Order: sequence, then structure tokens, then C-alpha cells
Amino acid sequence: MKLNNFMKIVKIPSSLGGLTKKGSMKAPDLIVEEIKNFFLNEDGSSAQFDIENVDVDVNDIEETNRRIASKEGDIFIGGDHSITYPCFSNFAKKFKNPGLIVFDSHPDCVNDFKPPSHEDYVKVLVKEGTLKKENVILVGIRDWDKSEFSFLKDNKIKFFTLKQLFNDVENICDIVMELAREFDGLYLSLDIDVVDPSMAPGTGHLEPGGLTSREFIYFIQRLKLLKNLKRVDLVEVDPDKDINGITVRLAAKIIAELV
Ligand SMILES: [Mn+2]
Repeated sequence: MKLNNFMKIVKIPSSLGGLTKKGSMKAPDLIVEEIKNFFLNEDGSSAQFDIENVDVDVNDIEETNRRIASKEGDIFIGGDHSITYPCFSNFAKKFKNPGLIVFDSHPDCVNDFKPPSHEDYVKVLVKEGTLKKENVILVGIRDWDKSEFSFLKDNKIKFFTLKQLFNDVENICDIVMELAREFDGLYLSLDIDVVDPSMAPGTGHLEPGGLTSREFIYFIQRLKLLKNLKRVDLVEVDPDKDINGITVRLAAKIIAELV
């Protein structure tokens, strides 16, 4: 992923796909500010960031999605998880066999609203054929409804629940990386709610029993070594619900560790 220590961050201050919660639109500015408070990361690296902003039309999600899809960049900071829909759609056009790894406590396959909300974007990407069902890997699942469970099973979508991850993080990371090598372009989508709410309280849905922040960082520090990793997004930080800025700081550290 390393691009001569120079990375382009695109801020997407949109909660348009967030259904009830609207705080995530405040996250990109705060996270980008916080990145400046890190010096070298744990590998002794740091990056120069070029920062762009998507102009969000609060009355028009489709127009906003078009603007998101027209942006090129390395790291996209949301915003709610629906931003992955236009980001990945644009990304997928550049590769023969694009793949998506998602860290999230939810599968995001509830409905198939168009344009998708933050609860459906995975299902919509698969159903419309932008994302091959065998090219998506979901990590950290621990809350799903019946229809999502059937959708994953019927389509043989690969997923790793927190139950599977428990005490086996290193091995699961090996498996995920092995699977990801098949893709010519890898997109990594990070929903902060994969982390336990005790360590990331600033998010829309507090799902108990999540990854520790250390386990999440472990995955990031390994996945960034994949040469085919071309784009990352980080979503669902809600500063309105945060406590002492812990979640914003964790999000900023995750980005610092990607370098
Ligand atoms: Mn989620």
C-alpha cells in the first residue's frame, strides 16, 4: 500500500445513508486533525497526506454518490458505511478481479435499497454484479438478522464471526490474507464498530463482544503488507457519541498504522 510515503485522503462528511444516526458526518474533519497528532507509527513510518473533501449535497444521496465515485484516492474517511457503495463501484472498474475485505460487526445485507443505506451496500454490490460474491470477505460479524444469515449462506459469502476469531486471530488473519491474494485489486473497508464498544464507543451501533483495539491494529499492520491493497475506507465513527475522543483517536491511529 505504501506509495512513496505519500497518500491521498478523501474526506466524505456524509450521513446520508445512515438512516437514523447523523453524527458520522462530523468524523472526517476530526479524524484528519487527529492524524496530525501522531509522529511515527509503530513501524517507525509516517506519511505525507494530501487531503481532499467531497462536497456533500445533503438533499441528494445519488448526486453525492456520483461525486464520491468521481474521486480518486488511497484512503476514504466517512461518513456512514453507504459511502463504500460509490467508492467500491468506481474502484471495481479499474480491475479485472477486484475484491473487498470488510471489518464490521454486521454483514450489511439487510435490504437492497437503491441507493443503498449503510445496512445494505454489500448486498447491492453483490446483486448488481459489481462485486463477485466469492470476492467478498467479512470479518468480525456478531450481529445479523435472519435474512442476512440466509443471504450469506445461500451465496456462500465468506465470513468470520467473532466466535470464530476468538483466540484465533493470527490464524484467521493468515486465512484472510491467503484468500485476498487472489484479487488483482484489494479494497479494505473498516467499520469502527468491529471494535468492542468499550474501546470504540463513538459509533452508531454498540455491539458487545468485539475485537480489542490491539487485535484490530494487528490485522491492519499485517494486511497493509499486501501488495494488491489499493484502497481503504474507514467509516461509522460518530463523534456525537464518543467519550473523550477515544474513537476518533483510534480511527486516526488505524490510518497512521496503514503507512
Ligand atoms: Mn456495522
